[in-house]
Amino acid sequence: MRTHPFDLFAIDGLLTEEEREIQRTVRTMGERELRPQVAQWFEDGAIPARELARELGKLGVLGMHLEGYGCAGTSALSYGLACLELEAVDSGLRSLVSVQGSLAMYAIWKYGSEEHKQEWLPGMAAGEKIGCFGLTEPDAGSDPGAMRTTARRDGSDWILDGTKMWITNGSVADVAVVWARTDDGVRGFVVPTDTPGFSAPEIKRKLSLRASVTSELVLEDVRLPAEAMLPSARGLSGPLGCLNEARFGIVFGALGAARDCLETAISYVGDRTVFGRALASYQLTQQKLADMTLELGKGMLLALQLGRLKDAGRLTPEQISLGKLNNVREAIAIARECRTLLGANGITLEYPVIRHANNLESVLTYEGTSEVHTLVIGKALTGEGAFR
Ligand code: TGC
Ligand code: FAD
Repeated sequence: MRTHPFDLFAIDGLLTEEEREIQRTVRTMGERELRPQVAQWFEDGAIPARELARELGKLGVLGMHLEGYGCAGTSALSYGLACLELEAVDSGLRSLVSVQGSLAMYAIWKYGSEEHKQEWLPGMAAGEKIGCFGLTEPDAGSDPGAMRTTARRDGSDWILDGTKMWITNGSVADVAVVWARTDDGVRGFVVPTDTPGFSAPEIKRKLSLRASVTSELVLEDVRLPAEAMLPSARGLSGPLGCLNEARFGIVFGALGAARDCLETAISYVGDRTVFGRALASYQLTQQKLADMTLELGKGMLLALQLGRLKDAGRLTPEQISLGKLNNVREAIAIARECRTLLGANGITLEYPVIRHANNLESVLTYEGTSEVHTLVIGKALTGEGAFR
């Protein structure tokens, strides 16, 4: 008899019936509709983004933790569990949902005018409209304060110029939330992607997050009306407030990728015979499985603690950094260790393990690199900022 790694921690008992139900629903949809196709999408480096967005909209996961405007209004913890189940299929699918719900929709929901919300949120919740979030630039990633994209006044209009880089959903987006430098500091702009001067060439030749659209955003004299600016976001705290939301989803999501690798490895070592016995029966194998189970379970307990804090309105950015740093770091270690257990089979797309491991390279870097989150925690512990 085999016990599931999460059952050793009695994780299910820490969830409410509603949370378990949401998790089951997303898992079932992911296994039925997404998993059978995802290796091919990854191999092709192309996803049917519009179709996927509509399916995910029907499932109710786009902006699911936001209230009103067609959003489901679930708990943050339920949103985390949905991210976990989506990332168990592929980090790219969770990315689509994170960027849509936690970055583009959240920016409009939190900082937008009533007109912005009415215009964009219901369509985005339904997956009819796709959003992207342009913060990173070719020379400003970890240090978004170094951004060069500008927005200047021309009469009452705004003119945006600059380049954003590595933008998820960029080429398929209907709307881009773009952060730019103004005379009044960093401000956010709601940019319909059919505005003249806006283009979004797709970035090709990625070996990670291949089942996800990643693009450059090029803004050349993009003229927007005065009301395109998000009225309630001032300074870098605007975009960083959105990142808190997306990072929270990754705290859970990364564990989904890790769980999928570990489940795959446990099944594989039970079937694989080496030197006349099941690979599962060797002490070295069992040590790997036990160590990975410990890290997976500890990561889940941390995620649940952060989820409860978020639902109580008490989660701080430093705590999110603890979760993002730990859970992505451990997830990628688990993916790589599982890869060893699968031997040569571990390097093919016949199994999900190398796909997850490669995807997690991006997850380790985006939404704040592991080094950035280390420094956030270091600053919390010492009171000394060591970023610059
Ligand atoms: P610093 O001087 O510390 O702060 C500037 C202002 O921002 C406030 N702040 C925050 N507000 C809300 N949430 C947070 N987490 C915040 N962190 C800081 C801060 O209080 C201050 O406010 P004010 O009112 O005094 O102006 O900023 P810094 O320039 O020293 O930089 C700090 C640092 C390095 C931590 C930050 O810039 C950072 O997090 N860098 C990483 C950038 C990053 O994560 N980019 C992600 C881009 S989006 C993406 O990757 C999407 S991936 C797709 C997917 O999610 O699937
Ligand atoms: P850099 O900032 O140049 O960092 C390079 C290295 O230097 C890293 O190891 C970093 O940790 C280290 N470093 C940086 N600062 C310090 C320091 N103070 N001390 C020590 N070491 C340091 N961005 C968006 O805005 N929107 C998106 O939708 C989006 N999607 C993405 C999708 C993918 C697939 C990827 C890969 C990235 C995406 N990004 C997105 C960009 C992502 O947020 C950035 O790549 C990330 O913030 C790191 O920036 P960078 O790549 O410029 O690396």
